[in-house]
Amino acid sequence: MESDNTINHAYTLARERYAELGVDTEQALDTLKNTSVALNCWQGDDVRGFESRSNALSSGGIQATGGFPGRARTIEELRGDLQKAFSLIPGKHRLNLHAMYGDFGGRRVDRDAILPKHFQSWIDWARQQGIKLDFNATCFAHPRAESGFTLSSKDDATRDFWIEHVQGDPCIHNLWIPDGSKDITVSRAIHRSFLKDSLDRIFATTFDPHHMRDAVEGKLFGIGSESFTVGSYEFYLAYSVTRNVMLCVDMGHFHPTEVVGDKISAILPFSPELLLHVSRGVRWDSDHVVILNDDTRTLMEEIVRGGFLNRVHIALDFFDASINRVGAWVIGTRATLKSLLLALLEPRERLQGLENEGNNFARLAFLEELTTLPTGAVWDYYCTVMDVPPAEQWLDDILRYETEVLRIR
Ligand code: RNT
Ligand code: ZN
Repeated sequence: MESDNTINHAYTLARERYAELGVDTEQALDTLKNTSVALNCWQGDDVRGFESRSNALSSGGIQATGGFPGRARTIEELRGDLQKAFSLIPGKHRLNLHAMYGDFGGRRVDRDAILPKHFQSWIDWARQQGIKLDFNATCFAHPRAESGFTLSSKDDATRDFWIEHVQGDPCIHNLWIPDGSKDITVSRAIHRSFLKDSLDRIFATTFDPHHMRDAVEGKLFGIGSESFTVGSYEFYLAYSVTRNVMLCVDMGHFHPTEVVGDKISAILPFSPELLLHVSRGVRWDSDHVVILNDDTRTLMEEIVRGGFLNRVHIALDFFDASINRVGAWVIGTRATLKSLLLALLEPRERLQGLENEGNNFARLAFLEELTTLPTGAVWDYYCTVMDVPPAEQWLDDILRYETEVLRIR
């Protein structure tokens, strides 16, 4: 196992190597330390929540697959799992809650009756843990979503119900709705104009932006809504720019050949800020556990190169029920942070210099050489400084938690 000495030594060499390229590793680590990622609470229990009705995802076009033991069944179990995950992730991060994760005390509280008090115990817990909270309205896994339409439904009462749910939210939140249909739909225009009206009604109530900011999330398609998605990317891009509401871009919600990182510099000249759902699309699924791959690297490079780090909010969105769920959080968050670190360690000035000279051969050659720089040494050092296990040393901790906690649930 790598000792602290080896880690420090490797870091010293890495720091020198990066300095030769004009990169200050200390400055990169400082920026990394000041960047927080919002962990998605729904990875811990396969997107079920704590309402009294059994609401294993039956609608909504998203699906958690797998039967790994140890899913969190109560608020206490979910909090314990989150504490374990947070303890293995360097830095101070956030927790992203969904409305259906409220503390309803065993009572049946329908979505249009959820109040801030149902989140008081989360607020207390988060304060204790030093974690900030984000929020999402839950417009799926509910009988009133069975038709496939919520805010864009042709039924007035259904639209009113969901408007009440979204509006009643107590704090900062992102809004994704599942509305769409499986097959050829002829009233696309009607549904989209209902959605526009519902959103306008929701956002007519304004909040102090220091306390509350709204985001809207589009999507290409979902399971059971393959032919028509009311809230498509174009719909929300246009909505967000004209209404001054933040756009949420989920990496799993585009055609697989689209480069999501490229969207950052296309959106931010027109919007003050952007919410990201860092995810990994695999064929039909938009929510595999995030890993460090070309997509996450490109995303972070584009954020850092454009100087946009203080205008994007980084949140995670994945759920995998087939592996240790706590470990999945740690893999996804560490991968997100590592891809950010890689981008922060890029010798931007050198690259920009080559580009300005028009030396595109040297730009490509240099970019290629950068892929094998000693980023891992900087990452391991960062983990030890932040008091979390470096490299693969966190695995044993998760496996122990699996034996002692998850497998006896
Ligand atoms: C669904 C959206 C949405 C959800 C969560 C649970 O496709 O990505 O963000 O995953 O709100
Ligand atoms: Zn999402």
